[in-house]
Amino acid sequence: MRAYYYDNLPGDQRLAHDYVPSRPVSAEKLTQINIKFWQIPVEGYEPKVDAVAKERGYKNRDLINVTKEGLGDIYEEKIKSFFEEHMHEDEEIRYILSGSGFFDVRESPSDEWIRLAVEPGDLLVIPAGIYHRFTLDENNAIKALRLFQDEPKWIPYNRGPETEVNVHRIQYLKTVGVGA
Ligand code: KMT
Ligand code: NI
Repeated sequence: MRAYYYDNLPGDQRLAHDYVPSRPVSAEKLTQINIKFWQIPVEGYEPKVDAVAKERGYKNRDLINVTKEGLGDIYEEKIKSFFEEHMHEDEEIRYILSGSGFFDVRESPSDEWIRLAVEPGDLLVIPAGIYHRFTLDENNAIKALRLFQDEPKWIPYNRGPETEVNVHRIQYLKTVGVGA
């Protein structure tokens, strides 16, 4: 998984949007904003992903195939909503099985976007309360396991006045040492 600051230039969301020269983001920085990630080779991944899931209490999972064929009628709508800046009240956990894509996460307090270029074998935990979004890249395909602690509870709350006072948002900011 490569991590770098998003350049904020207008243009296709599926392009890399890497500054020239690139501004890489260190693993320490990701830890600071409470992004967790592991690399587990896809070949023979099951027992290893199971172990992480057990250790962290992820009891359920399903498979998402983000392609035109995989999503059918709701493809355009989904692509759009994945890329709206939002937060959840639970962790968003993804293990990439094939394809690639970009998760953008907001650094606080700078409010800069950090782009995470994910590839097969990446297991990523996006904490509750962090603002983020997702897009396919130019390969237009990603297949991922979605893991969750209990029932799927991944309502996206788009960023706005209400999310600013959401308890999970406030708790997140406390965890990363921002705000009260
Ligand atoms: C999400 O919640 O943004 C997604 O599930 C995106 C696809 S998972 C690679
Ligand atoms: Ni999300």
